[in-house]
Amino acid sequence: MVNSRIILHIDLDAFYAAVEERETPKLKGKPVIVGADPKNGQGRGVVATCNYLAREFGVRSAMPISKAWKLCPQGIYVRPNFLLYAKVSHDIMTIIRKYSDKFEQVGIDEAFIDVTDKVNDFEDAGKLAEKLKKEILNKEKISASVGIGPNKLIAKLASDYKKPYGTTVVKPEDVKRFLDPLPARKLIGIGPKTEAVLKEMKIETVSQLAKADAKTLVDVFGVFGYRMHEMALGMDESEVAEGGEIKSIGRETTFEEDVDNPEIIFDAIDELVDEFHEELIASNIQFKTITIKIRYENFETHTHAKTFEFHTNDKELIKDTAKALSQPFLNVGRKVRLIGIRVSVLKFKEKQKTLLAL
Ligand code: DCP
Ligand code: MG
Repeated sequence: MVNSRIILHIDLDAFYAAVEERETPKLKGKPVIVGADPKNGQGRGVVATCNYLAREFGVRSAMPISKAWKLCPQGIYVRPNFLLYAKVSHDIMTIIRKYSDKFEQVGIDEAFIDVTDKVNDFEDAGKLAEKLKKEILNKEKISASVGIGPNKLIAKLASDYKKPYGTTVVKPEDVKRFLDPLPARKLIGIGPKTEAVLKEMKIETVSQLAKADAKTLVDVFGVFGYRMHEMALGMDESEVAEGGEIKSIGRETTFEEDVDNPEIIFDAIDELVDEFHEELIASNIQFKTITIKIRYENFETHTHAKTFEFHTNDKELIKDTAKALSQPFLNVGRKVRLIGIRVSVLKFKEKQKTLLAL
């Protein structure tokens, strides 16, 4: 027995693109880009994801689709089919859940399981991970990568370490060696803005962050500074939420150019809602709360929410509420960089066979 928790983080490889390849075998061996219509290089949307062949050309998630087109004109460009991805995700999560009832799904293609009580040691957990990956590949034809660590933080970083189809085991005694060379931005919550501030403080790697003075970090970043320091030391006590389900569903988009025209923002809201509403229907989810997020050009970010008395999945209601919630933040003399919409306080209804058979 080991004196540590053993947590697995499973993350599917190039998920949307992998589903598209599975459905359309002639895509195999070609660079596949899932996202907005490239319109011969004139398209305005972004890349959702792309397969590993397309990544060799430099294409990445969230990149403008017009840039992807320049980098990889020979790629196959596919519009996303969220309904299908939600179904495949559900089927794969059902497989993962069999390996431990301490299960927490954290995104459409990722989940944690706590297997402390299921295995003898980390080697054993590595074998379990191989078995799980094979089962997902055989049954669902989708490749997954797995990270194993003494907590969720390390497990998540480890699943990203060797992709695709990798298994990375980080034992407690190896945590420091694993973390130290990683760029600080790999840690949850450290985005481009925080990364830039850290860089000014001469902090680029996790090791440098670990050595930084926690008090100074708190002075600069508030309470998150303390969390950042803890993460750099590999500390994370958070539990794998038993029987955990997705707690919210949403989408956000960064405009290619900052906008001040409310009509463009409202159009973006319509588009975002159309996208994730498919996921709500596919998973038979209803919600009570709608939250909008607006980020201005200077990165100042606001959220604003409304909670209903009842559960619903009404698409027009989401659109109207999101627009009403955004209204006070528009026309205030600042351009908007990002808009996001999220629904939460979810209720999961029994799945209908007809939907599952899609
Ligand atoms: N996604 C998206 N827009 C982004 C990032 C992701 O629409 N900016 C979607 C498409 C991805 C899915 O979410 O397939 C899962 O996201 P991941 O970050 O896990 O990316 P992938 O699974 O595509 O690739 P990887 O193999 O790196 O995990
Ligand atoms: Mg993934």
